[in-house]
Amino acid sequence: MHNTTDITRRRMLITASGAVAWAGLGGGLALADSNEPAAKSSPGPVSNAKPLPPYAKWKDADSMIVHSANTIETRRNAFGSSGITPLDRLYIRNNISPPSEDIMKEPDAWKVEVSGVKSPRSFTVAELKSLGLASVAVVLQCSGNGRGFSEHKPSGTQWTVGAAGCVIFTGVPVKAVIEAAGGMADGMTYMTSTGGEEIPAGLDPNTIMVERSVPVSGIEDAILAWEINGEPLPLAHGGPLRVIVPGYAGVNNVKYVKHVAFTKEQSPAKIQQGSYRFSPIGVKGTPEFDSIWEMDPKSWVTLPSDPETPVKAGRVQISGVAMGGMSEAKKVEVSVNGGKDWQEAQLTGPDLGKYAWRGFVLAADLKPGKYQLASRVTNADGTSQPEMRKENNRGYMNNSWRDHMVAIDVA
Ligand SMILES: Nc1nc2c(c(=O)[nH]1)N[C@H]1C(S)=C(S)[C@@H](COP(=O)(O)O)O[C@H]1N2
Ligand SMILES: [Mo]
Repeated sequence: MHNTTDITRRRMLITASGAVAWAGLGGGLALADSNEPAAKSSPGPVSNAKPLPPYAKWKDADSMIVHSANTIETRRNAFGSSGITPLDRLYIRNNISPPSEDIMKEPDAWKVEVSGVKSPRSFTVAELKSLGLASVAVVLQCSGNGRGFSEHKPSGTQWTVGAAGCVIFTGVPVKAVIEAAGGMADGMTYMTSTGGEEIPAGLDPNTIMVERSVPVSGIEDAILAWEINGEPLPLAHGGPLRVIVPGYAGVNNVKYVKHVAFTKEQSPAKIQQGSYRFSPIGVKGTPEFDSIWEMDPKSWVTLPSDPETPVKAGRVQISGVAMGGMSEAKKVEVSVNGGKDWQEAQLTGPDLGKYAWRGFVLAADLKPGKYQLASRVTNADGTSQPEMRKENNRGYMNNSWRDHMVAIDVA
């Protein structure tokens, strides 16, 4: 839904950051007469308009953008450079209000029901802890991350880059749980997990409950997790117990999970049937459209990224994060002139496996001027981050490198 104000604002943005000079691959390059949208800057280090909600008070307020009590993102410059996102800076996304903190009083006593197996039963977290142990580094990313860059203004939180983080979850392999329950029942094709939120009386649970199905082909590396980055999983991130389906978008990682069912059909819940579907712009989501499951390769520059603070001319370390989606991030290229020329960046930090992200860095000699920093990752399967987003009604899974550029001033 364009209106004149929006278009005017975009034009002004282009003019403001239009003149691009680049020392490195030669020559000053002007983007001023280009029709391509300029990099959108992420919010600067301003004070939060909204305070952190009580259940998330322990987050580092200066690192977060609070959209609402249930939608809190990490600032572009606050991911850190170690490859792992500190817990107090990890984004939060709740579709409905989280359960009471009371469920964290005795986390080992939390029960999860397991059905669609040969011997359906429930397990306490304490029992799960005796079945097996696995740690996996994953990119946890909301499928709406990057929605804020969509031109058609999809409904939902206007996330920029910060509805994502790379964290290490520890728990029990789902396969070990299936085995302890006698094996999966015949003919099951989905793992359907139900969140532990309380459903207000009188409401049809299907309209509100967080219940997600993923194909059983996707659960090879899935775990039921009780620990994150070496700490007990807090309520805000799904404690006492959470489903982690590595490589799959955020919504499939059901928090405070109370039921894991192996099913023949996908959940009848609205969040499965209607939401999180790749429907064309203007078309409501329905089961005929693909569900939001596997993530795509994606990267973005994190530093420097503050449009308010000019960067000192000279050698600048341009760094960021790069994920491969379902295979590891293999190569990252960086551009300082809005994607006209690219140079290969160096991968930094530890290789934490295919589901994690890698840091990257490119040293560039920058003369005073305006620059548009872009990055583009290619994964081990040979899939590269695209220039343009795959348009869809709700603005899901935006991994366009052009949308994720950042404009900086060098002085
Ligand atoms: N039970 C439950 N699980 C949930 C959600 C929720 O609202 N309830 N939100 C999902 C969505 S949309 C995302 S992006 C991630 C967010 O995880 P985080 O809050 O730990 O960052 O959790 C997913 N799992
Ligand atoms: Mo999400």
